[in-house]
Amino acid sequence: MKSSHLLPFLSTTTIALQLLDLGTLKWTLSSPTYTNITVPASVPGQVHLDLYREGVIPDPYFGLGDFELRWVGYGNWTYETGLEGLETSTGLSTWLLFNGLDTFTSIELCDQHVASTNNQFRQYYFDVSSILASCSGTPKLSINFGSAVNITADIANEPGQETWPLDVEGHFEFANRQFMRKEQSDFGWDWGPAFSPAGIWQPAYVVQLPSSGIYIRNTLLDIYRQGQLNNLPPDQSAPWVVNASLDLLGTVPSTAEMKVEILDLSNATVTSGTLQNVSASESTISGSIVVDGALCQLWWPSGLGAQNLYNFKISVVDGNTTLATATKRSGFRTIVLNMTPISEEQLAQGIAPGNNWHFEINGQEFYAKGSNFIPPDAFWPRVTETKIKQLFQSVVDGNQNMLRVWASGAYSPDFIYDIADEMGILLWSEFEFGDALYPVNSEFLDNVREEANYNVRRVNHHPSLALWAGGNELENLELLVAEDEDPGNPKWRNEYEQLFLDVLLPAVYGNTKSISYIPSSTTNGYLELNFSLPIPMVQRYDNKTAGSIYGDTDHYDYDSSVAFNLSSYPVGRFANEFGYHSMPSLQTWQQAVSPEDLHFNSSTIVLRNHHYPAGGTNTSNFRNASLGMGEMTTAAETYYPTPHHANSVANFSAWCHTTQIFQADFYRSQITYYRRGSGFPERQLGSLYWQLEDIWQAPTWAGIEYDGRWKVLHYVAKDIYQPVIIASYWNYTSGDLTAYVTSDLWTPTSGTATLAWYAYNGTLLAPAETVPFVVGALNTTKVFQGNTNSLAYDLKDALLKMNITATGTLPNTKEPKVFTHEYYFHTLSLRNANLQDPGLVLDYDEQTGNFTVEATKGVAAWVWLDLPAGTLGNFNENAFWLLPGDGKREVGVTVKDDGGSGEWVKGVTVGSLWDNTLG
Ligand code: BMA
Repeated sequence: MKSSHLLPFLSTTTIALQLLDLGTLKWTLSSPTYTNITVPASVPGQVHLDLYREGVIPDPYFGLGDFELRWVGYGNWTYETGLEGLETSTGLSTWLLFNGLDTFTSIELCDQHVASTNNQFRQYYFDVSSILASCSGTPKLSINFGSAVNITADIANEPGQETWPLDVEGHFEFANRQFMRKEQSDFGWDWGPAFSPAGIWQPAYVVQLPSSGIYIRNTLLDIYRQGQLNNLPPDQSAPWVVNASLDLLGTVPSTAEMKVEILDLSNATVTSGTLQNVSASESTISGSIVVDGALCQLWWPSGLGAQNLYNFKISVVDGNTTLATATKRSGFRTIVLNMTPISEEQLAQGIAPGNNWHFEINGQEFYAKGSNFIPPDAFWPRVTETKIKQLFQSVVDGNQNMLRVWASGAYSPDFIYDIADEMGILLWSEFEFGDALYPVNSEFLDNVREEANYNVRRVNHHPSLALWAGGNELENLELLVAEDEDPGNPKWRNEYEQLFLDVLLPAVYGNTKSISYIPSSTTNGYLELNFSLPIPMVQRYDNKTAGSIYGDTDHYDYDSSVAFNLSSYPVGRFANEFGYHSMPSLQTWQQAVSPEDLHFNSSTIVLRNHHYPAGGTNTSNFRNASLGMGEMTTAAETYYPTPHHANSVANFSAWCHTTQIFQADFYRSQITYYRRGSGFPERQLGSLYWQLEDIWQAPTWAGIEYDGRWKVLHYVAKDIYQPVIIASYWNYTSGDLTAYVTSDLWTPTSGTATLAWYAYNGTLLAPAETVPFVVGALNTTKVFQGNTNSLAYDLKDALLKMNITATGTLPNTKEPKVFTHEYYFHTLSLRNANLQDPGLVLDYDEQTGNFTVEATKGVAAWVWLDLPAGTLGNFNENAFWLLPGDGKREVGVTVKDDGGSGEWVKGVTVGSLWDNTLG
């Protein structure tokens, strides 16, 4: 090795192995399909990103790029480099190591075929020593990526290929995604574009080893309580077991030992020792050690305690020689998805029979509050740490403690888990299967097994890892096809179990004892969990007893007329998905479409709504896309005054905003309903709404827009995910109206609730009522009961303001804390309410850096402070109500990026729903 790119890899070994980061070399990208294109290329990277950077294509996210750039996905592409300076005659063995190739490749070195690959999610490694030995001149490495769109079509058309009943495959833009092990949403999804990118999307290396050298290519670290079994709550008083297992290039000597040193983050040693029960195969070495629980501080999710982390230095030692060392940052915690049968004791507490379905952290039940995380970009190589830190800061600021990492994107890279470890965000993680049935031939299953083992082992050390699920919405599909199948020969069920029980469950249980597994995100859970069976989990499917409650729920209903009908919401133990789409803000649309397209039904905007894709590959989807637009329009018109501003851009902006208000209102109604269920027979212990963030600028279910801007939803979720809340529950058919205080603290909390009726001009209609309350740990309590039919006033001009002040303690703290929350009950449609000019006044206080807002004339509904285009930040609250008597409301602001101008303060505006009534 001569070149300056070739770094002796001293940090992990004392043996002189050489590591060449292929990202440091000069690459070119060309296309056998489009022979006139040759450009410099990046590694890691993807074809679209190289073509965009080099000016061959425009910004893929702009306008109708999603349709116009389909030709890129139909092409084959070749990445090529010369391995300058690579020493080929030293007796070192040489490996190519790829942490991710997207997806169908043929790899050539020195014009000799090395291998073909077909799985985006696997790590690939090839011993190329003999090829190099016969290579003359600079070794040329070339990787050809075949078109995933064409290749999957070919696979689908193979004679005897598996087919499925119509409608089982969620088909978005390109068909046949179930035949590839590639990000499923690369072929389009109902919130995203279909670019079908290709490229060396993860780091790649040349590793050269001396004859006795080893290189650690993947590290499994599993930390669990002694005796712990997957999916079952462990004994919290048992000591910890630290199990380490290293996947290696090179051969480990049979005399090798393993050592571990556990250091706190200030580098003080907590404990160290030699691992026991060491077993080594040619390419893996494993061992474990028992650690006294008193030595280490627990890791907790955000809001529930501290995020204590430690470094684990694991070495492979032979005699006096350290052969290799891996350091992983991890933490001590147990996280279990408890699906055990409801116990006698729980029945006696009023919990409905059936099974549990909730998470326990370090032996404690808690309420999981969060949302669903989709790929943050259609092109992973441009997802930066800064972007994820900003996004996850919004998660924590939004009072969320869990994200479901949805199943049809990509396994998250380690840096995302690292950030989640630091911030305390639990990541319910999924294998990449969704909304389809998949082939089960042995080649496909072997491929999946490799993918699953690699990823389970890679991410297991992250304390933020909360669960593995087989995929998205699969059990519902399975139940659907099961209806049509012969009970004596349930082909689809057998196939489902082959993949999700026989292959994926062992990938989890065989590698880790600390993580629970479910075959499908939404599930009725298991009928039996028996570790003496070859596959310990027997699924319940629809084997339910009336009156019993078993699993988690999802809820989508695009008939907005029933959006606030509480009896339309599912009753389950946990809500893992629910939602409705809304438009992004004007500021976000301005990034993605031309000024002339800034109106609600412009074809560019409509065609970026993929809620009802026709499965076409051109822009003829317009009619279907319009359906998705219509749903948002109808909902806005049903519940709110709708805008009719003369200025068309202002009108467009107000319409976008109104669709966001409906979305937020609907989610709030569901979140309060699910949270109240913590004290109802369903003992409901989680709400994860669909979806946290956007992959691009489009009408979607997201609460955070592509560049990080918060929609109304993220503010409302932040409000309603506070630990102690009050909310009203109205049966608008019977008129029954109640209010409950719900708390997810771990100790009882007491306080007072004040309820007062106001007219929309701000006058108090009757003396306020103050009710003392005590709400139990993870529980709810009723503080008001009435009926709107017996009200002395007309709801058109009456508004019930509810607020609470309570004292309690946050989990794992001792200091009492005061919690406040307010909530407004009003007529179902604010279109009918007697809204009037609130006379809003906005001020900025340079001293405090805060804004103040005051309603000087009437009640202000959905007060909205807005940051100008180009400014990334958020207010500490927004989308609230203000009464004329409230005085000045102080609102803090955090600016994450102002684009450097410093002028953003002047661009901040305030408005409310009243503005929709103005011409
Ligand atoms: C569920 C999710 C996603 C989808 C969303 C909105 O089906 O699991 O697949 O994007 O709803 O339709």
